[in-house]
Amino acid sequence: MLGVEKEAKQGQFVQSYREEIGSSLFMKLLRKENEGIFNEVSDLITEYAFLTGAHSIHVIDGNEEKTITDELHREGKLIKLNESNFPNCYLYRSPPFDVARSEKDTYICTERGPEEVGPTNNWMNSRDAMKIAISNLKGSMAGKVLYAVPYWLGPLSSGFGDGGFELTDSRYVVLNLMKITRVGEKVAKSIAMKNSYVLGLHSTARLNPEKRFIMHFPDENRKMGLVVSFNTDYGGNALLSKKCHALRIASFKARREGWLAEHMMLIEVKDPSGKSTFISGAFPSSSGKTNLSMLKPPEHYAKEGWATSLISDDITWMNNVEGTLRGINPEYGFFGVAPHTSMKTNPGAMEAIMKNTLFTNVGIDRDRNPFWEGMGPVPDGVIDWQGRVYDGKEKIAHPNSRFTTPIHEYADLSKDYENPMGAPVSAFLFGGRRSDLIPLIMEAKSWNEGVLFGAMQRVETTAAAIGKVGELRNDPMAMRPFMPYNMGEYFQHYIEIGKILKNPPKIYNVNWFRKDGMGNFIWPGYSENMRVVEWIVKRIDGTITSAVDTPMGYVPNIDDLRLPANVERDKIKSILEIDAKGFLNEFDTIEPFFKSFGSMFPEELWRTYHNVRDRLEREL
Ligand code: SAT
Ligand code: MN
Repeated sequence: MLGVEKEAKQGQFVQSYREEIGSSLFMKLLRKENEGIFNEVSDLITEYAFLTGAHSIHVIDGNEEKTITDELHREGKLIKLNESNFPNCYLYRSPPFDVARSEKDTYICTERGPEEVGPTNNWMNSRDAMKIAISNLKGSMAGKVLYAVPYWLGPLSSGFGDGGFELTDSRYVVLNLMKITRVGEKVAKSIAMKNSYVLGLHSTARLNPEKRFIMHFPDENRKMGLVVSFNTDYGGNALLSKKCHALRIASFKARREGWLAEHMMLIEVKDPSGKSTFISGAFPSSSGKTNLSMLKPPEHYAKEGWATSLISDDITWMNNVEGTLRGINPEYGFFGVAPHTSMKTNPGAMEAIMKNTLFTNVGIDRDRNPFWEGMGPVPDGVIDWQGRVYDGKEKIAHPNSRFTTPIHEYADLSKDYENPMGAPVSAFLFGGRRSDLIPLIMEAKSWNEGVLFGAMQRVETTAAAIGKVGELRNDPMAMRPFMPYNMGEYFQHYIEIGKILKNPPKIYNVNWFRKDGMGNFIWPGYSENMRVVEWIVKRIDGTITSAVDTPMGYVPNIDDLRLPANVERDKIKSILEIDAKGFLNEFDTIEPFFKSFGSMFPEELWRTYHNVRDRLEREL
């Protein structure tokens, strides 16, 4: 694959590489279950080790977390946090120039041409890309151990799951993967049964931001996909199972195979009768997806018998099973944004991250408890994310600082979290940060009008990616950074999915972020979002049949929303209204974006666009 197979077979370390690979429990199991995959993977690891000049190879069996953590701690690369308050928790500080996903360095590499990936992606010819990769990777691991991490995305043995191998020199990456995916021996059978896997090649190289690349090769590795990433060691750039595999490579497969790989949370909501409704929601990174997935009903709701539990906080894969979409969480842990996570905004997360958590780029107080903005009063002598005594001027925690926490630390996991068939999804929410125009909630009148809601998402950018924060940009279905092929074809794929479903989810647009003239949020958000969720559940089960019919969609009769005590009814009324003129402007603004996909933009979606637009015009 890397063009060095022949030399790799004769290289000086090859014999010992082979022995190291063969000694792994995972590899022994894989060999027993599927000799073909065993041979192929052994060759690939050897080839990569040869190319990078790695000193030795370690295939992760699944029991290495403590050894690697202790090693990094001894070397001063991990700081142990207060053991009484935060048992088995550590802090890692990344270089200040490597703190977020880097979209400008992210490429889709194919043989055909840029049209294939459309105007929202960077494209590179796959042969040119491979040359750049090889010249950067060559010798980049001299004197280092190459770790091969076998991982499985989804419940073990689920027919909807997918396997992968990430080969990396970063022990920080290994520790993260061990928390956010299922790894090691226990995944051998699943990978063997699937008889395929995605390959991720990562190298920290020199961490040179000028030569940072995150390259996706959807046509490589028996068309299962290859990802190559180097000169970075942070988040979505380096944890290749996450955005690179579970969203980008998976999206190619999902289109081919007729399913959806979405940047969505998935939550189970139980009503007082005990009936469950599963609701998924797409929101851009750092826009409250994790908070919503961990939504706790306010006290009086809990008393009535409402309960919530989590399936997914970030990514949901959905397959059509007899006309119903069923969702699984491909991941096994959280890589969540720390700042503004607090007992008020997300008590469930606060409890989960108090054990077995790896923090990155947060601050610490004198007692080595983690600290970030939004937690409360700043303790004296707090140390910022770069290890300096806090000077009151800059941030204590980096705005994209993170917690990496195993999923089972979260108390309210849905019993369907491990269901190999997934859970039946009844609603999609689309949303993002929008201080104006977009109402608190509106319900699409049809699947295709819901697809239009998703396609029209324009939201404010956040610190999850390098670049300016707070700028409005088009982010359809919160997938702009993760949609690896032409976005127009993605819209078509969505429309086709709607056609094959007998029970398509209802689609909603939500916006918790409307501001008043003083710049204050109008809706209290967080656990109060339960009130909106209740309306959605009742729309789905038919308890609430009447709603306000607007040109954009249905919005709640204000009396059907149980309002929190501390809000002004008139203000809430104002965020349930549809501003036809404002929406017409929005349609004008979005049109060039849609046109940028040329003939790839679905005819059917243009028709939907014009229908809704006509309804708005008639309203004026
Ligand atoms: O890609 S990351 O996981 O680093 C950040 C995000 O987009 O959620
Ligand atoms: Mn995300």
